[in-house]
Amino acid sequence: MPHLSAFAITHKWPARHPDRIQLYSLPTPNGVKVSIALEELGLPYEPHLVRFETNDQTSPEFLSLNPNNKIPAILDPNGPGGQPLALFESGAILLYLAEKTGRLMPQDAAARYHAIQWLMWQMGGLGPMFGQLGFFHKFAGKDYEDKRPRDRYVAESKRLLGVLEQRLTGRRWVMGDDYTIADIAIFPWVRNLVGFYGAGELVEFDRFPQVQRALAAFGERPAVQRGLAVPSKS
Ligand SMILES: N[C@@H](CCC(=O)N[C@@H](CS)C(=O)NCC(=O)O)C(=O)O
Repeated sequence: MPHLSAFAITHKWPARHPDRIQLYSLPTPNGVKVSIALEELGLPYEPHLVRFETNDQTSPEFLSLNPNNKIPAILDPNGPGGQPLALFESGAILLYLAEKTGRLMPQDAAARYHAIQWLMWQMGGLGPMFGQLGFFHKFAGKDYEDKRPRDRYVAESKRLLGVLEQRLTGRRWVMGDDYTIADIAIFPWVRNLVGFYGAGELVEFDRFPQVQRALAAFGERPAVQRGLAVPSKS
């Protein structure tokens, strides 16, 4: 039985199944990337809810695993060399899970780097830009009189959607026929932009039919539907 008690995070979120991957998360666009990947891979895991309303992400227990105070984070009791591995940053976690299982990632070396390239594109561009657009369109920033910050993120979001549209033209998924961690990173954010943020009209989402088509296919995957609800907020 793996010993996870050395990890302070397990004191606040006890592991009932210490042999399973422990997931610390919330169903946000970054959080669901990991639950969707875990569901796709069929890996046994135990989800723990990190509540923002009680600032769980800044508790000493959470910070002991992720000093960056953001979800998602994992603790795999069976990491490299059979030792526990704690990890944060959704992109790093997706890469880890893909490499651990040899799935959701192209086998060909060049294609593998291209999948990582699109993953980085999401992590460094699409996610942060859409997130800022959400702030200026839906949250506190919407009341700012000066609309220039909002317009800057609208323009950048449209540009990024255009890049994705071009990539998906003639391809089923970002990497072609095979569904990869690049798709799992990208589509929760696109879904959130037009869904929760209600910014579809603002970014003229109807100008991106290939993105719409792939987003619909993403939403139909049973593992996506399950992963979107993890961890349950109840
Ligand atoms: N680059 C990080 C971003 C994670 C992130 O922004 N998480 C947000 C929720 S989507 C969060 O935990 N926010 C809490 C806070 O900032 O206090 C990743 O992809 O894991």
